[in-house]
Amino acid sequence: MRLERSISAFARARRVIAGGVNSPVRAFKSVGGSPVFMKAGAGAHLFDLDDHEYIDYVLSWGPLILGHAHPSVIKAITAAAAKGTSFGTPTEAESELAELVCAMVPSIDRVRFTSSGTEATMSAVRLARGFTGRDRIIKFAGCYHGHGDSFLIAAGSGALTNGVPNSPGVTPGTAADTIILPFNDAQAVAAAFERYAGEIAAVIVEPYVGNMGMILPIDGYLQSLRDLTKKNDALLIFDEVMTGFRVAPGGVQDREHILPDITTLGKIVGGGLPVGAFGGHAQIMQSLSPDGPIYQAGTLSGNPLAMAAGIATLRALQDGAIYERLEEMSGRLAGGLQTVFDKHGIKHQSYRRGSMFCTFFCEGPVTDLESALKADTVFYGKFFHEMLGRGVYLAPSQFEAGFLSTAHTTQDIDHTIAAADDAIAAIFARVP
Ligand code: KE4
Repeated sequence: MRLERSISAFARARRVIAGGVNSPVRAFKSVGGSPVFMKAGAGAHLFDLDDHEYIDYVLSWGPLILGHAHPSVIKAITAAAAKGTSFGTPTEAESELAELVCAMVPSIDRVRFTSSGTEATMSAVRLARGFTGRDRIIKFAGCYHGHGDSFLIAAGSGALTNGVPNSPGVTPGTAADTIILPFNDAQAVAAAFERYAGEIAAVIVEPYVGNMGMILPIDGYLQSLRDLTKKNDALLIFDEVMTGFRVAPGGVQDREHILPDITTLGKIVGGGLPVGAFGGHAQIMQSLSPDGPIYQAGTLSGNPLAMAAGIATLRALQDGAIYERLEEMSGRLAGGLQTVFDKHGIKHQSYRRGSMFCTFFCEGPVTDLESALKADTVFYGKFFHEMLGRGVYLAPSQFEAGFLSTAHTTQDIDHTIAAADDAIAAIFARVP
């Protein structure tokens, strides 16, 4: 497949942008090859510099549940832009999007907007620490909450020892306050609360994990986290940056009927423009400056264009039939791919909730980071490139989730299934 223009664009980018990308996962490091540069998106499709067209299952890593350049989103952004792009003052658009968020997300009755998911999760942890007066947090190995220092931590030698930095630049002091535990192990959480009684401010979790590939909580796990945090006067933070408005109108907490104390949001809430958010009970949120002492701020937080895109997107999602159709379309895709993988005897384990899904190329079950790391990433890389060559853009990493939009058609789904069948046959035909 000719990718000359993307290859020369990458060379140009590398001369002026660190690593040639503004976010590492875009560089194709885990699947190999040179990253494809896109020039346009329309509906469920992407178009690259070499004029290849792709069915897009990344959707900008989740935000574009309505697809690329949805008319109502573009109209809203254009109308807002004509009135100016930023005022640095309160605007009613912020209240309108906040009202939609409070109406859709069961646990939120006050919200604060940021410009990214990372800002939302960093702020949520600071809020939890300030509200409880405690320093330590619990996070889970393999869960990703953005690039805040408190999250770039690897598990210490033993499950209950202090975390250690897993990126240069994160200090041992910061790492010491983060306890890393295995996902889906409620006993480990109970033990941590016993070991660090009175010291843990919060547990932060991706309630459906999307950053190890997709991994689901085992029955009762989320309720255990809710019970253990309540019992120990710690806060439960659901990081729904990826799952919010994706797996249900109100995210995982809406599907599972479990209410966290703080929820972080991103991606869909901005409709493809930079918006993050964190929210919860008014009693917690009123601790934030200017009403309370916990500082949090942002020049472009609540930006009018971003608010307009978010409002248009969440308004469109008021139509409940959208979630039924997304469920039906992703079921068609999952069923078709399952048939293909079984036909070729591919070891695989697939997970799906609503229009968020993932296939691990290994035997299941995949319940945590340790089991996820058994996936055959070499095969995934081959599959990724074979699909790319057949006009299907999957996440350039085994450890990401895939997404569908309301713009995907049955033709797109059926093309994808046929392409997967052909791609795997081609891989096996090449095996020496
Ligand atoms: P951002 O700062 O990238 O907007 O959000 C960070 C974040 C927080 N929490 C969850 C659950 C997330 O999935 C993310 C970001 N997700 C990645 C995709 N795995 C963004 C892609 C990227 O890093 O470029």
